[in-house]
Amino acid sequence: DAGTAASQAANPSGLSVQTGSDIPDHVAFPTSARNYIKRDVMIPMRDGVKLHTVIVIPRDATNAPLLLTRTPYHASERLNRITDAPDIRSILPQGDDAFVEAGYIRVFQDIRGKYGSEGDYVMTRPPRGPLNPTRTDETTDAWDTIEWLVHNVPQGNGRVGMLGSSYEGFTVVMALLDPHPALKVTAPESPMIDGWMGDDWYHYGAFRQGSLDYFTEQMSERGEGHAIPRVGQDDYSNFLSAGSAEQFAHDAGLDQFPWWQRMLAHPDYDAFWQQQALDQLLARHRLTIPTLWVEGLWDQEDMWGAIHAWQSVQATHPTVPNVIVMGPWRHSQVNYDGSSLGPLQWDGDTASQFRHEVLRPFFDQYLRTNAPAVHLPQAILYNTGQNRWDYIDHWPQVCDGPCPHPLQPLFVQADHGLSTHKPGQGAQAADSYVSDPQHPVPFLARPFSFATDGDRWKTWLVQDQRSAESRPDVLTYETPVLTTPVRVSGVPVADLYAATTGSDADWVVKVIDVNPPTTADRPEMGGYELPVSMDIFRGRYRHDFAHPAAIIPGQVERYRFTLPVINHVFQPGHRIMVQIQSSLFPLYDRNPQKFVPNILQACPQDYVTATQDIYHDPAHPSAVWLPVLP
Ligand code: PG9
Repeated sequence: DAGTAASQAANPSGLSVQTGSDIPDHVAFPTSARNYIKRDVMIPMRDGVKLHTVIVIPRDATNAPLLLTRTPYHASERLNRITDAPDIRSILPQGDDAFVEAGYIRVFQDIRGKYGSEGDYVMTRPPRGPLNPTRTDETTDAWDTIEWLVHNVPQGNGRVGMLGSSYEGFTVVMALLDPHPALKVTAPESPMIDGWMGDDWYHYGAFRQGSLDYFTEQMSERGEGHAIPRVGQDDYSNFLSAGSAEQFAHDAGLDQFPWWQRMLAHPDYDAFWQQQALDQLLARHRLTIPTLWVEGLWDQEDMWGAIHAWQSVQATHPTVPNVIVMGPWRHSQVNYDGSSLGPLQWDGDTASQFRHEVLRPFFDQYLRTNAPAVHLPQAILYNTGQNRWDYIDHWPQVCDGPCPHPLQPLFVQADHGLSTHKPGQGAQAADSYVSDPQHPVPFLARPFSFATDGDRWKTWLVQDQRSAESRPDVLTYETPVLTTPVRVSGVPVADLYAATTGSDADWVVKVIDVNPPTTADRPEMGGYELPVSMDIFRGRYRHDFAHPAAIIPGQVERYRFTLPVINHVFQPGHRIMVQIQSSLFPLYDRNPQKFVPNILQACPQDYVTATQDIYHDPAHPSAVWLPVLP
């Protein structure tokens, strides 16, 4: 009552008084309700450096296979989907579902120098050799880790599989170069294979400016760094006002990072890049491990890696089980829900289908005794026109090289048409546009920020291209409305004959599926211009990626480059469209259009307006060559 409360207030000895901290020195919660055991260990490497590793073991596991991912992205966080949940499935990532259901032991490790691991961090640390004079690399660290795991996890069966996406895919591929005998199977998912040719940092020599945020996130802290602080939400104006990529980076303090200094020193595809290109390294090693290469058909980060590594292994190690899987996914979507991508909807959760019907059976086969053998074809590709998986025993059937069928050209025509017939002699031999570096073509509608617009970044490759079509500095060509389906499967080739008034130029080529103007079931998709394959090519590298050469103004030159894989059907009622332009900004840094030694360091006066001519006469038949199945 009121009287008692008043007497307690007057008499503090009736209260409990805390003089120390309310936070105990050590807190441990009961774990008996959990259906798993969690171990947190430091695993010693051959040079004494210890790597932080977390191991999740199903409580009743015996003789279970181990699944290892080596990550620069915080191993402990991977067990925190729902923090401390009693059920193993709730703590592990969505992408682990198929393995959790089958009782695998899951292992995540912080790579050297990141988060809880000791040692020095080196960006995509190159293999031991000229670029890495130390005793260790991601190959030895994987080897030493597996050696420890097979001797120190008694619930394991002595067999290990590795998988992981992107940077984690890179660490999987590094393990393949000298695999521990207990490593039996791998799945590199969108692995970074060649950072210059077509993965994260460059595409055919054009620099991807969003990388600069990644550099500060990764290298300003051992833990999680932050993106570059910027003025406002529009990176179009942020990068434009900075001038060159280097100026933007300088203003953001990136000069401090040794990795950025190395990038500035190697703008061309010189030995620095060639000696760490993993598809080339795979070709020179003795490979033994069955591998499932995985990537997205609209993989906005590592579009080059998996397919080129798979091709390299096919060519050099024809007896090693080697499968390419491409789903209708953005980067790393294989580990999430794969029911849709932007406005595109698929037949069910394609990522879960892959994990359950392909990935786990493949791993089981090599990691469990008595698991049924699965026969996988060379290629498992989602057919994005007919909405189903294609299992293809021999792929591709159509290609530029030794395939049963040749690519089929779609020549650009004077009337902005596309046709399988070479252009005839016409009044007009070329179409022109003016490429102005002060007004580059936005790759996504403004405003866009690499730092904060993650969702738009993830789906940019499926964005409707009508906004580009309406620009005067984008050329558009299209077929008549199709009356029969056109089935394509393979690697398209862009083949431009072009002249510029500048002495350097970028060429962007997009292959687009144009929807009919009216689509009754989904009205919002009427007329949608869906890019199915596109890339950028830096003209200075037309003869030699290692040695850039100025373009002679006004001279017609040929620019021929492969585009990303398609496995698609252009349906009757649709059209095939090709767009050509000279910038995709701010994703790619601007080509100044005047030849300079290093575009990263171009000066304001180097950026000049140029007139670009795309030729379509009999001697210069610009085309896109498509892998049309007969
Ligand atoms: N695309 C990212 C990356 C890979 C390799 C190097 C740097 C960045 C990633 O998602 O990990």
